[in-house]
Amino acid sequence: MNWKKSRLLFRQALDLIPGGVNSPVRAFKAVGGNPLFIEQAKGSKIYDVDGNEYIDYILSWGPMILGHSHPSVLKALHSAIDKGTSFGAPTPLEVELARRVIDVYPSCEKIRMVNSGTEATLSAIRVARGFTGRDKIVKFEGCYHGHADGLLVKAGSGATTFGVPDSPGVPKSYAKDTLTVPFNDIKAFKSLLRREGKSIACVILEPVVGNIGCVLPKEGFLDALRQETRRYGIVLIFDEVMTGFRVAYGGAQAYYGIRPDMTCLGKVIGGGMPVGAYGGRRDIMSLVAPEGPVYQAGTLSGNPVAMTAGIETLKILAKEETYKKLEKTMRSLEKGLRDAARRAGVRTRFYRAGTMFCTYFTETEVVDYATAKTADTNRFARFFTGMLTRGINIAPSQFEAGFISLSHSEKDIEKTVRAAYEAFKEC
Ligand code: KE4
Repeated sequence: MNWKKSRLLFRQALDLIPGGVNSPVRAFKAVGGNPLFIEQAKGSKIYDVDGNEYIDYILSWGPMILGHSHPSVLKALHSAIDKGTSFGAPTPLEVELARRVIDVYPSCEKIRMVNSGTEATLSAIRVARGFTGRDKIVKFEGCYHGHADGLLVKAGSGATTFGVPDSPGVPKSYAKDTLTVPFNDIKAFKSLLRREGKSIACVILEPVVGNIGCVLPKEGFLDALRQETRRYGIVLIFDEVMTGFRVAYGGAQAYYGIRPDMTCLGKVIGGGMPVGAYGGRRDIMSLVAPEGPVYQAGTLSGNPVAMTAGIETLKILAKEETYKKLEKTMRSLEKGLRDAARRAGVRTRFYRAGTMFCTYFTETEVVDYATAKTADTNRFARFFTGMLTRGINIAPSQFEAGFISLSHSEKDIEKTVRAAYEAFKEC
């Protein structure tokens, strides 16, 4: 493949933008080589500046569930833009998007639009702290909730669960209020709550952990979190920025039948434009300014262009046949990838929840961060390159989820499976 223009652009970008990218994972650091600079995308395909075509399984890290440049979304955006792009005042569109989300996520009795998943989670945590008057929060190792200081925290050394900063620049004082436990470890969770329960404002988690690949909750894990948090008056926050409308139309909370106190959303609800949202029980959300005293604001929050992309996307997701088609495509890809690895003689672990998935290069069952880290990242890097050179664009990290869209055809799946068989053999 010719990547001349991408290489030149990357050299220019490195001089102007930290790491040459506006978000770290895009830099290909985990897999080596030069990131692709993209010219355009349509349906299931993405095209780089050198004119190479790829079947896309990144889909902008989840949002493009309809496929890229969906005709109805683009048509609605063109007419929205002609009316102006941002007014800094309420519009009918944000009422419509709020209604559409609340109708599908009963855990959100009220919802506030923001501009990213990071804003959604940091705001939800602030509201939970305001609601409970408590400072500590609990997260799970490996879960990523955006880059707010208090969330860039990893498990403390040894048995202690007190967090330590996971990035320079995060004050120790922030990290000490963030407690971490291993995902799926309900015993550790219960003993933490026995010790600290009364000082914990909220527990936040990805109900399916997309930020370590695709790690599913064990039978009874989410239910135990629900029971235990209720017992201690702790706000249970489902970060469904990735899983929302992706694991199922109603997200992981519908799929697993658990009702959190608050939910964070993003990605799909923006249809490719910058949108995040947080919502929850009326008694909690009534604390949010200007209704209540907990402050949160945003110049472009709920802007009409982003709302339009979200509304058009949700209109199509609301159609009965949509998730039947997504499930059919996902089943076909899952079967193909599992067979390809087996035929190539490569031992992998494949997991999926709805239409997000991950192939781990390990024989260990992946149930949390520690077991995900047993994956052979060098073999993954070779697999990644084998797929890319065959025109298949997968996430440039073993610890990211893959996604399909409504636009992925049976032909796309067949081409992907053939490429995977060759790439598995090579690595
Ligand atoms: P943003 O601030 O990137 O919109 O959302 C943060 C976020 C919050 N919660 C979950 C569960 C998320 O997956 C994310 C963002 N996901 C990453 C993918 N691993 C976005 C890609 C990137 O960081 O470039």
